Order: sequence, then structure tokens, then C-alpha cells
Amino acid sequence: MFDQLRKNVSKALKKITITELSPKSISRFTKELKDILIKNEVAVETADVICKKLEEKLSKAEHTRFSKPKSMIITSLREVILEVLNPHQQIDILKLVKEARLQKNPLIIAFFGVNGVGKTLSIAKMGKYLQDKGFSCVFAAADTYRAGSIQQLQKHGEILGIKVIAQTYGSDAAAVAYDAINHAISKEINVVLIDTAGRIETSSNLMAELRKICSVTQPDLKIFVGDALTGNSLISQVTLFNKKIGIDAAILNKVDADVKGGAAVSITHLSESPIVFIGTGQGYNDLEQFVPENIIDNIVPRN
Ligand SMILES: Nc1nc2c(ncn2[C@@H]2O[C@H](COP(=O)(O)OP(=O)(O)O)[C@@H](O)[C@H]2O)c(=O)[nH]1
Ligand SMILES: [Mg+2]
Repeated sequence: MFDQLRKNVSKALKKITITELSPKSISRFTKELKDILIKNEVAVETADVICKKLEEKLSKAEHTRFSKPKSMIITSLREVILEVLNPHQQIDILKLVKEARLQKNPLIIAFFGVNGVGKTLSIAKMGKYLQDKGFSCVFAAADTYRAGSIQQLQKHGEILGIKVIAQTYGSDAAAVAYDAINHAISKEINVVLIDTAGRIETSSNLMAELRKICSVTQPDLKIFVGDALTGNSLISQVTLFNKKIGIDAAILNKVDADVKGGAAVSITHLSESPIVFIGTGQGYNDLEQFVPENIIDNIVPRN
């Protein structure tokens, strides 16, 4: 995972021949690092923040006459990237489901993102994950726009034994989601997972529809779903969805493919929301918890 980013960061680290940390040598290194980060699809704003934080850390260290500048840089870079990957707010989905269950409410989770990023499959994977943890789920087929989307979700529901609440294509997406919530309340189902339409990210109709779903269903969690393969356009997507509907968490799919990896670093920073899961394949079990501490080794090699 994130092979390219790691390789390029390693290359830059290898080139460090600094014998002392001076403002000049620090700024030369961070300049080069910024370039590498941006080339590997880290958003410019995020790369700026990483380099600025790193400079601050290193210039403090400058005065302590650190004996090994290179290992100081590596340690500091790991710390800085970890800070960026760790948003202020953490999300524990299982804890949220349990709390909602105590209140006799279903936890409502809505999934958003452009076409083809893996929203529907992520819902199926999450349904399976929650079932495996002993919670009951219902799916809401609130993508009433894309041909085949309702059947696609119904097929997952059939395989997993999860009820799908659906209407016909073209029907009001918010109404479908609302029906699913009522179903969950009456049957004491623990979690409602709402699928939504994607279309293209610039569609203002879509944003109006998504906002309506949010105002009608008041989701406990709004999850942005992104495709790691889309690279730089992922950055504009996450920024737009966060601005228009506000997101609480993200799922990053297709990290099983050869991705540059920079996008993962940027999502958390730009949305100020944690990545809760990563999608690592097309099977129902190909959903892994995103643990920033585990990811860091994939980006900056250890000392
Ligand atoms: N390799 C891989 N493929 C994925 C992953 N997540 C989704 N896909 C595939 O991406 C395609 C689009 O997924 P879908 O759930 O229909 O996306 P949606 O349009 O956002 O609902 C499907 O062929 C999925 O099997 C993943 O983590 N890894
Ligand atoms: Mg879909």
C-alpha cells in the first residue's frame, strides 16, 4: 500500500547529507519534500501544512545540537504525518451503535460520493461487518437515479440476509431513506445504512437531493466515500462534499490497487474527519479499519 509515496519519500531521505540542522538545510529539505508530496497526490494545502509543521519542529531541534540530523528528520516527519492523519475527533462506530441501541434508536449512517467510488459495495461490507459484530441492519436504496443501483443493493442484501427498503427509480430518495428508518424503528433494527446517488460532483441537483436526504433523515454519521485511484480529483470531491453537506468520516476504497497514497493523507486534513475504513478489494470482508499508526510505516520508513 502507498508504495510510490514511500519510495519517493525514501529517495528524498536518502539524499539527506545534512550534517547539521541549519535554517538553510531545513528549508532545502522541506522544499524537496513538498514537491514529492504534491507529485504523489497530497493536496497542496496539506503538503504546505506538513512542511511548515516539520520546519517548526526541526528549527526547535536545531538549537539542541542534535547529533544525527537525518534520524531527527525522519522521526519528526513521522510525527507530523501522524498528526495530520489523526483528526481531532475520533469515531468509534461500534460504540455509536451501542449508544443508539441503549436509547432504543437505530444508528443512521448515510454514504456519499461520486459515481463508481464504491458506495454501494461499502454499504454491503459495512452491513456484513456490523452483522458479524452482532448488530442488525437495514439498507435504504436511496440511489433512485442510477440504472441498476437498486438491484445491485438488493442483490447484496439477499446474499447477506439484510433487508433492503426500496421504491422505484426516480422516486424521492429522502422518502426511501425515511421509510427505512421507520422500518428500523418498528423492527428494532440497530443500524440504517443509506445508499445515495453519485452523478458528477458538480451537479447542483445532486447536492440539493443529498441535502434533502440529510435534513429528512438527520444521519448520525455522514460518510464520504472516495476512490483512492482518482488521485487529485478526490481532493476536490472531499472538499466539495464537506462544504455542501458536511462529512463526519470517510471510507477510502480501492487501496488494493497501486495507488500513490497521497490522497489518504489529504482527506483527513481537508475534511477534518477521520478515515474510518479502507476498502481493499471487492469481497465483503475487504474492509479494514484505518489505523494511522499502521499507515505511517507505509509512508515514512522507520529510522
Ligand atoms: N478493487 C476494488 N474494487 C472496489 C472497491 N470498492 C469498490 N470496488 C468496485 O468499484 C466498482 C463500483 O462500486 P460501487 O459500489 O457500485 O460504487 P458506487 O457507484 O459508488 O455505488 C465496483 O465494481 C466495485 O466492485 C475496493 O476497495 N477495491
Ligand atoms: Mg451505487
